[in-house]
Amino acid sequence: RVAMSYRRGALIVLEGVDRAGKTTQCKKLVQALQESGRPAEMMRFPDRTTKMGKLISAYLEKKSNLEDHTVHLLFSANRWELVPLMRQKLEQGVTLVVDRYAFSGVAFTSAKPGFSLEWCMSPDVGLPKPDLVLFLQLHPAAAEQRGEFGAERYENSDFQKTVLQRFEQLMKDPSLNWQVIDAAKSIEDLHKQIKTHSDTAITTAESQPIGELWK
Ligand code: ADP
Ligand code: FDM
Repeated sequence: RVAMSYRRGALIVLEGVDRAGKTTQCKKLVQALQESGRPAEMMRFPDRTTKMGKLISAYLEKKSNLEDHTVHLLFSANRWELVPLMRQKLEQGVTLVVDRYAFSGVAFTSAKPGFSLEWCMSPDVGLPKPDLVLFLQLHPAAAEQRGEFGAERYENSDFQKTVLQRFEQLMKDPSLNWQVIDAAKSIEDLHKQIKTHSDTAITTAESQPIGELWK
């Protein structure tokens, strides 16, 4: 147990509005870490490949309708089902770079009428706590210039503006290592900044146990 928690990998999460560049940066970060000799793997939530992920995917594609509380709990269950694998990887020394996590879960559901931040957070309490949460901050007008919204659920600008407000509330939590990045910069500039934050987080995480989110 002691030997395993020593030199564990770091849990690094990228969050941000639609088209901020999360997927682009996750891929570049994993590649750069691997090239510098650090084991690293990418994950994304929702993970649409599991049984629960398939239900979520059909909902996002508007092929099915689900009750709002139900779908919130499915997104959370989709994280919990991957926790044993995440812990195993982290303890083996693999750094996990994750495209969206519980923060998206809370921000999106609490943007719907009648959902408090607290209710939305509760099913994710106790998940592996990220060592670093990078928030790619991009003005909605700048995001629009990167392409049209797709046809999936939640892809409209009024809803996304409320989502951004909920993210801003979550970022006030000082128990998490939030780093806000100006996502209007070039892909290379962003990557350098993200790599620097990640190297620091990886070094810090090596000598610390995996934390519990919102606990
Ligand atoms: P997200 O995963 O946050 O939705 P993506 O990484 O898929 O964002 O990027 C969305 C679009 O914006 C893609 O077409 C991508 O090539 C482009 N893009 C990503 N990063 C930048 C950047 N820094 N500057 C300009 N365009 C970008
Ligand atoms: N989303 C994502 C949620 O509503 N809850 C969650 O817990 C998570 C992880 O699903 F609209 C939303 C956010 C986004 C959609 O889209 C997933 P991408 O393009 O696969 O990231």
